Amino acid sequence: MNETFQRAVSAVAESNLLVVATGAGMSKESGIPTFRDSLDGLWARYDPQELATREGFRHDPPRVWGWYNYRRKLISELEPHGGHRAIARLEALLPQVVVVTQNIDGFHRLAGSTGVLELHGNINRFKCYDRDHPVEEEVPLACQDGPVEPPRCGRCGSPLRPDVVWFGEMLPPGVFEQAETLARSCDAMLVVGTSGIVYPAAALPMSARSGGATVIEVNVEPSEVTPTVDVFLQGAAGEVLPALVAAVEEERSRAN
Ligand code: BV8
Repeated sequence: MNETFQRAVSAVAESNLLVVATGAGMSKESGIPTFRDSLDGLWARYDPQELATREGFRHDPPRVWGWYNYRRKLISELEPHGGHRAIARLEALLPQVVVVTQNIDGFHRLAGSTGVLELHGNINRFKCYDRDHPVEEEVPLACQDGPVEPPRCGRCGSPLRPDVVWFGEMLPPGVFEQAETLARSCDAMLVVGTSGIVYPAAALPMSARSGGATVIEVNVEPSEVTPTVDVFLQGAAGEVLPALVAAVEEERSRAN
């Protein structure tokens, strides 16, 4: 086992509080394109800077609702991979594990993680555009692709929207503050599959470092975060995480 990997294993195995901060790269091996994929990536095909905004929705509700419907349909046909399950496994091995994700696919919970903070919301939760009225009933997937007229709020008639955080919107009250407190007080942070471009999520690894944590990044290539981490494990989340968690399990069973 090389020294870099061993350093990561020891930091995770000895942690009392581990924070796992994940981005779109975490779900890439499940088949969900990241925002930076050049070919079929969401960022390339539909500029989220334009569509994932209040202005974008107001300008063309069917186009934005149709984009989320396309993404929801894709996610509904896919599932978490071994990397998600490895992170969930850590909860049985360590005193406290919290996942702080930028992803809206719900895959960490689906894989069995129970301590999950969704910084940017969830694509399968809805509210109305004008008053943020929550939507209790099921919102069926529209079968057609392309623009789709959004359903209306049962209480005020406003168009529905996904309960996600759009660019220019504040994160849900308290969620980022909670994530920031966890980052500052954790012993180790795993940063997985994020380019480290979108704020305030991108500030969390620095918060962890300033709180004295060992920060470990798992990514197929260096990111904006890499210069600030203690350990960079180059590789795919679906390969590196299962190997890392197996080594952590081995180290903890030897220690007990
Ligand atoms: C905010 C939900 C306060 C929706 C998302 C002007 C006005 C207002 C704000 C701003 C502004 N200018 C800048 C800002 C701040 C802005 C921001 O950061 N912009 C960026 C573009 C500079 N942030 C905001 O607006 C935030 N709110 O600041 O509120 C405020 C409010 C008003 C006025 C002032 C301030 C809200 C941001 C949240 C936006 N919503 N998602 C939806 O999904 O539709 S963001 C979305 O994009 C994701 O959630 C994620 O956060 C981001 C994509 O980043 P990543 O997840 O990192 O993915 P990416 O594709 O970039 O990278 C993938 C990585 O994985 C790569 O490194 C790759 O190498 C790696 N990888 C690939 N395969 C694998 C892998 N790694 C491991 N294994 C693999 N197999």
